[in-house]
Amino acid sequence: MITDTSSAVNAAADPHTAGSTATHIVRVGPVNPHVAQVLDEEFRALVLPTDPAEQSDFLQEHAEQIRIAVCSGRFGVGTELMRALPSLEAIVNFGVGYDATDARQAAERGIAVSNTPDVLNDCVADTALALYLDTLRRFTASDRFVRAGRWSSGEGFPLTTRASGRTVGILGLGRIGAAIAQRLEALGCTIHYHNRRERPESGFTYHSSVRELAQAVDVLVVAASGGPDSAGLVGEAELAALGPEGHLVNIARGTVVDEPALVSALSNGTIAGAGLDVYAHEPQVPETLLGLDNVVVLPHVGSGTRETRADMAELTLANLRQFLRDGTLITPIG
Ligand code: 8YV
Repeated sequence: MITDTSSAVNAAADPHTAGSTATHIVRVGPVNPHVAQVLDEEFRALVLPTDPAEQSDFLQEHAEQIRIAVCSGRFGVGTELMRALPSLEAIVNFGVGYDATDARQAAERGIAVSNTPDVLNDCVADTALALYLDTLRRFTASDRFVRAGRWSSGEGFPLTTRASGRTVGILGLGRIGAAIAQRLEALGCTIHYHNRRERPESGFTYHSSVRELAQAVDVLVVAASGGPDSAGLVGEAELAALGPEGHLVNIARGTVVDEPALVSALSNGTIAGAGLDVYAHEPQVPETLLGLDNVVVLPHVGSGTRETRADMAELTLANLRQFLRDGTLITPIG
């Protein structure tokens, strides 16, 4: 859909734009409904068409004027789109992860990028804890067992694995990783980690490689940011190191784990089980995983509560407003 140009120019009374070309904002992909509504009603933002031919016409007409893009962690401003926007000054991203945006090009061109850190730490960490418990104790599998009438017909559910007091490895000890560690400590777990930089202040045991970390723990929890630097950090060798009693939880990005290697490891018993909220090609989940009972599959719901999404929406709009006011962002990416 191409937005009518007559409604696409933002109020020129804005102090940041007064006296210069009026600000053009474009929304890239679907975003949170409240953010989309405010973009439309308050900012008269343009909407980037998804159809390639329409997108090309749209860019021909508007590319020169667009200064701000608002996107989500899923549909960011990728390499080609960013190249096609010569006047872009800021990318306002709904979500803490911005791996769908070409952050390198943005840095090279001095384009400011914001995300929504912190406000989602608790909900994402809660999701990791739920996956951790479900993967080891197989609660959703046992729910399926009851619903299928197997309990009432006299069958007993197989014994599972103790979740308390385990040694757990956190891959990526950032804000979300730390919130996960805090929850696991309440279960009496011992925390090990691998992170780009060592964090001695955490008091947890550091490993200098993912393979060493996987070797040392019962469960590996992936909490590292996505993007080119972390792609495939957990591969065949790391899964083999985790071992046949080992479990994997991923609430970060599907790309951090080599997905075909994970599917094989779960199918052939290289590892015992996995709890996944994220996948390499969302919303596609590898067909093989759907047929395995040792995997819990969630539809990327980590931050998906009304409260947290409202906080993320507020922070997204606050970043946009501040950029329009003084050219700075509240939560620029680090
Ligand atoms: C959201 C997320 O589902 O913040 C992130 O990076 O993965 C989730 O909180 C996603 O950003 C929505 O686009």
